[in-house]
Amino acid sequence: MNKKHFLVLVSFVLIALLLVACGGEAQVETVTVEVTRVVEVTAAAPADAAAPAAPAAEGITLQTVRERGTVKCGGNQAVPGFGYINPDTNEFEGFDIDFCKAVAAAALGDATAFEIRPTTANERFPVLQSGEIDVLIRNTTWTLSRDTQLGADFQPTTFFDGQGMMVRKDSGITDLAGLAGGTICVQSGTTTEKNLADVFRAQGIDFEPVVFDDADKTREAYDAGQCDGFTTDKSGLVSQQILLADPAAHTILDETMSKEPLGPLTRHGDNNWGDIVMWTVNCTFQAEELGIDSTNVDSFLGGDDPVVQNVLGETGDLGAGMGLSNDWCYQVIKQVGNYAEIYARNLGPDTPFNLPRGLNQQWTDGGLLYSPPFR
Ligand SMILES: N[C@@H](CCC(=O)N[C@@H](CS)C(=O)NCC(=O)O)C(=O)O
Repeated sequence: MNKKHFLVLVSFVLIALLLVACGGEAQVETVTVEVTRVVEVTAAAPADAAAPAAPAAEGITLQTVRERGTVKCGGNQAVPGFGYINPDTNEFEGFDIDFCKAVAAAALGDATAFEIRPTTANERFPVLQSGEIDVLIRNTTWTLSRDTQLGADFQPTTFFDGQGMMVRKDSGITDLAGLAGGTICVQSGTTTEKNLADVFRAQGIDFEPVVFDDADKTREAYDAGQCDGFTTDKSGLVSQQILLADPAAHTILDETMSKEPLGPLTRHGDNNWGDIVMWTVNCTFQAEELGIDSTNVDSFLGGDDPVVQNVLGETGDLGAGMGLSNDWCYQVIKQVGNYAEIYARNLGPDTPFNLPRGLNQQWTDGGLLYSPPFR
């Protein structure tokens, strides 16, 4: 044995930036938490060598999740299709909720071992920072300032979106310029609020924002005729449209005002947990690319394709590097499904939304979904 064991003192400082405004501007308080852990590591083997994997430096979040027995996700309860409470079952459902289930399947082997803490736009970052949740999965746009100033790490984008504008069909408005001099309902604490101001200023269009702090109030005000336009992510508009008194009386303009890459966030400083969420998302992409889904995954077991064997944990040690069992991705596929299944279940042709995949297709089909290799 040429393994040398030695102790490494790992200290890291989590700077928790508790913010009131989720847009990333209002810095209220700085909390410093110092965590000291002793980790045993095996003497370094050359990268990619066929040496046994070094044990994962299991992060604090994974330990907490294991002790608690559930993954706590910050979510949404106001956006049908993405995060909402099904009135028939009283259960949280949606595209974002399924990714929370996927993390629970990967981390605990049980997709039902999750809890949702619903959050408004304004409170979502503070609850991640304070440790009240383990991961935020709530139609949240990856921006530079959020990534670098909020103590958060963005994981792979699960839904590539853009900001849109809804108007009444009978208004005759067909483009943003048609809203000149009008009022626009918008939610505070969002990228939406800022993009609206920037895009309209750039195009020299005068408007009056009417601002609310949650989705229901914003939609209700628009529905009641308080605003000429209603703006948020296009996915959010499609979702809110079904809640309007007469959905067919409204239309979403063709123009896209911004890039809104939506995906999960973990706390900055816990790379192990960040890896788990990152590779859980990648697992759903990779499974779709390989044609593996919840209904056929068992038929792939025992095959001889090395990539499939790695994905399903039959060979290699890919789970161990994250402190997980090697069948973590199998559990995600079996219990929750691949990306296409998650998309179809929540947003596909059999739902009220029937959203085309657009940019959210595999890279092999001209989209942006691309998992790095499972190797
Ligand atoms: N993607 C944008 C907007 C996300 C957002 O918060 N959208 C609103 C409008 S659909 C929402 O989800 N509101 C739900 C709520 O506040 O309960 C962001 O990250 O700022």
